[in-house]
Amino acid sequence: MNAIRLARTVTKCYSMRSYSMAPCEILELLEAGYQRLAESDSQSLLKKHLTKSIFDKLKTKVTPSYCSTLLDCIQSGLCNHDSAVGIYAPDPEAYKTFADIFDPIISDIHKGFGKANKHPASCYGYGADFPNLDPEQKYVVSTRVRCARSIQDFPFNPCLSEEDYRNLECMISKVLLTFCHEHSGKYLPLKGMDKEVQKKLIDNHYLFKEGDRFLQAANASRFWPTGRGIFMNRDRTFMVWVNEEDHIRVISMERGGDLGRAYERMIIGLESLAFSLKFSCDKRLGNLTFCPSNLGNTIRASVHIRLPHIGKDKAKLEELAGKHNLQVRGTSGEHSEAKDGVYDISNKRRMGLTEYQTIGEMHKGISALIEAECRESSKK
Ligand code: ADP
Ligand code: DAR
Repeated sequence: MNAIRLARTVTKCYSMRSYSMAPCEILELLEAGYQRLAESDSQSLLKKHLTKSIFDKLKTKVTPSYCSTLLDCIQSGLCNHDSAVGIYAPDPEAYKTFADIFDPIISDIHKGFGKANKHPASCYGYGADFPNLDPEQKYVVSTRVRCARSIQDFPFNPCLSEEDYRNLECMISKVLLTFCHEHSGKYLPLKGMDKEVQKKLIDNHYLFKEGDRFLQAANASRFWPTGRGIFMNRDRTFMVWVNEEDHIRVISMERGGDLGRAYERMIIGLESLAFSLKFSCDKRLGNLTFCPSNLGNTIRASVHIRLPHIGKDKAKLEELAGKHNLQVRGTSGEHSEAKDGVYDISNKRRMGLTEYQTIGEMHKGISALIEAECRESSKK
């Protein structure tokens, strides 16, 4: 069954939900999907950790408030065997109801963050502690720092109604339009946006892409583009995405390598939102997000960087980056290739360390890559 048909089946079931255990049509879809995954050559964390005994233990469970099933969590990974992770949380309770599969995957993504670990309280520190990564502007094209937040008492994409999307968009954009000074700007709903404008914003890496098949299969694109949009300041250095993968993505961008300035601008924007909105947090997991890869402090700090010598062999670059807890993506972000030798390199870890420690780890790692590039280029 293809992803869209599967998602529609689940949606149909969802709209009539009032059950205390997964109905038989969901169990049939789960058994068939699990069988196909088991027979596939998938390298996803879902396949790695969803043993038959865990599958049998979880397949009939539903979350208390939204009746989310195991299928709601794993249908993206069942339809996309090339998933890296393969699982999402349809609502905040899913992390507890389906902890037997979420916990080992969380521990795998976030380098040993186990059941006994607790994410630390927020500590942002000062952006000024992080000097420009590349003051001579030889390698770093641009720097971006983003984090995610979910609004308390709302579920995640698969359980949101069309009215929920509208209400979230209204609530969040209302607060954003009160921002002043450097953070003041405009909210642009995706609904009705001129296609040329939309394409330009995506090509300039300001706006999220459309048609992510992993999100579609996870039932995260229903009622699209209702409730989705982007807030941008005048200088296009501060953006907020509304209802893409998460309810909120707070984004700060800089040309060049001034990580501290980008980080400082993101903190101010995030704190301004926190003043008016209540976020969904868990005592152990930190800030809750749709995908387990973004839990904790939810920060991804990245550079668009050219490394002509050590970047020649992507596999070697990924190996070196991995030693510094860094992740390598293509020029257009996740699931893309590098164009014109520009890589997106960012921190990997977001759980078990504070915001300040995450930015510090990224700053140290990128500095080490630049030093390695300098050493290689001086050998030539
Ligand atoms: P995220 O989960 O952080 O949003 P994506 O990989 O989907 O990650 O990236 C979203 C967008 O941000 C993409 O268009 C990507 O090219 C852009 N981006 C990421 N890092 C940078 C950067 N340092 N400079 C400019 N654009 C960036
Ligand atoms: N594409 C999905 C999610 C991976 C993590 N990235 C997110 N959440 N944007 C996968 O399982 O590969």
